[in-house]
Amino acid sequence: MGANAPKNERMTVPHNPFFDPAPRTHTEGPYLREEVYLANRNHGMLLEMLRHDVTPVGLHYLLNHFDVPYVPNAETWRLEIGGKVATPLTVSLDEIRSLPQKTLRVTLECAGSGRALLQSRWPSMPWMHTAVGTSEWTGTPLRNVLERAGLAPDVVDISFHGIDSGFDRGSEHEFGRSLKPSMAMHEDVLLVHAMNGQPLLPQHGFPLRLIVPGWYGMASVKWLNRIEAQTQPYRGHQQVGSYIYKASASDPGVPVSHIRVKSLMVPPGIPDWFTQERLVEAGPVTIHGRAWSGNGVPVTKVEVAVDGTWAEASLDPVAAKYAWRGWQFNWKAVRGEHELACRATDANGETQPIEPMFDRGGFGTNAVHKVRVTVR
Ligand SMILES: Nc1nc2c(c(=O)[nH]1)N[C@H]1C(S)=C(S)[C@@H](COP(=O)(O)O)O[C@H]1N2
Ligand SMILES: [Mo]
Repeated sequence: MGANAPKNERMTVPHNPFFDPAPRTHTEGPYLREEVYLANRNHGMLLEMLRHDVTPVGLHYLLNHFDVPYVPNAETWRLEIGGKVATPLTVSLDEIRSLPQKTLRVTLECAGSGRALLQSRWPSMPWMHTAVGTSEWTGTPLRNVLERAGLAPDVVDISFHGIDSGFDRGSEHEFGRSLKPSMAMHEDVLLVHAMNGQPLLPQHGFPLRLIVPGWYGMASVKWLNRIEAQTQPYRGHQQVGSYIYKASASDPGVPVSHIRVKSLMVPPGIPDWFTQERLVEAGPVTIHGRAWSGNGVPVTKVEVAVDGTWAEASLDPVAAKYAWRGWQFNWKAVRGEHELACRATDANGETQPIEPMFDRGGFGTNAVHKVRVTVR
């Protein structure tokens, strides 16, 4: 081995990701091979599937940091509830199913959705706009088991742990996240065993996951097998080493939590295979889309711009507190090349920026969705 080995062989890579991790730096231009590999393991939702109120299982976006664990059946699965509780518990799936059940329609979105739109981007999963989906999630409110365990009064954080583990920037960890007790006790935070009425698929957390409605997806821990009541703030890698909004490396940052207001459209017409640009016939065209915001805040307005001129779209009724809202816009397409864009505003008056705002990790990018269209 030696002098003639190609530059990218493992032997000649100066950094070993487990013991001597290379610091990642922002990048521009073509995707790195690592980003392409991540984009092949994870996937977004096909934009044309925005027509569905509820995303068919399998078309929901997917984001896994590590390997999908092999869980052959649900019968032997146990959820441990420990830490500072009156009664530590071990709960089976049957017990969770025998507690009061609740089904919520929830739009889930990855905090990294839109990262690839940034001019200088953090090398990670290179999402365009599509890390989003809406499902009917069934399970029992988490507080039903927390109340049974009895949280001690000095608990400040409740951590949730999946069985998947790996490394990130030299730090070995299982995927874990935490919530403050007040959030964990919220009636809509669920221990979920079913997605659209079927048991969870392996990649979506079979047999048990958390769903935190209104928050970006990182809070909704999959393959959940342990809950710990903590008397100190939880410092797991996914809690404090990632998912922080930061303007610069020295910025202490703000933890990522609720979903920011956003809208997407079904690209009209038919695509060019390679560029995915659109061809539309001249005449009336109805553009369909969805809009959503976080924390159960309703969307109050959607606008569509044709070549930069904004006009209001019509909104469907609110379908469910945490689910996206449908909208339509009638466009009289005239021959030529056009740029369509859509923008939502929520009840708090929050709206989407026209251009993406820089964030170090590429989190919370909610810039307007733009689609190039040729009309013939
Ligand atoms: N155990 C575990 N839970 C996890 C993750 C993970 O990698 N491991 N990814 C999180 C992230 S970042 C997101 S966006 C959602 C994605 O959920 P989905 O793949 O079911 O769409 O799961 C979250 N829960
Ligand atoms: Mo995510």
